[in-house]
Amino acid sequence: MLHTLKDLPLSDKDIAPLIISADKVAHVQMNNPLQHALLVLIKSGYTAIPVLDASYRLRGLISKSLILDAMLGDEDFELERLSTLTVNNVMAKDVPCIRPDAPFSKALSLLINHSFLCVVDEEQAFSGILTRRSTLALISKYLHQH
Ligand code: 2BA
Repeated sequence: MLHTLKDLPLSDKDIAPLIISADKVAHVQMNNPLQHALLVLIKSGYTAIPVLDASYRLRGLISKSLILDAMLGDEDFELERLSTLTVNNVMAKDVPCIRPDAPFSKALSLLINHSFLCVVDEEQAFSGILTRRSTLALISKYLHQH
């Protein structure tokens, strides 16, 4: 019987095998108009996606709710803001991140409050994301096997 997370043999394992690689992650660039970001969010079906710069460094997160907030004027939604504002004007800059060699236990703690973590190195070079789904799937698999 497991008593603490430390007893879980997964706890010290690294997260590398769970990472969804950057080429499979929907993302936008900072200078994209909001309209483009909204299209990518709607077409991909995701609530929030990473914002990268031209050198594939992580710069922020953009979400459907941030875009809706930015479109809200004093009384009405102002649709023209979709073309006048860029992702850079609206994105959240405080992004939950993790290093590719971080232990599973660290990822698990962060995923309590965030549905995904961006995987970056010391220079913010983006290598992919770690999702709540893949992390929970691994724990579930482990618990069913033991
Ligand atoms: P959400 O978009 O809010 O998605 C919540 C959960 O809904 C996802 O959890 C997944 O289980 C399901 N889901 C949503 N859209 C999906 C789709 N197009 N295909 C398959 N399943 C879908 P997680 O998989 O744990 O993902 C957590 C969060 O990570 C997502 O939150 C999204 O913000 C981000 N994400 C996941 N995969 C992504 C990708 N390939 N590109 C960009 N962002 C991604």
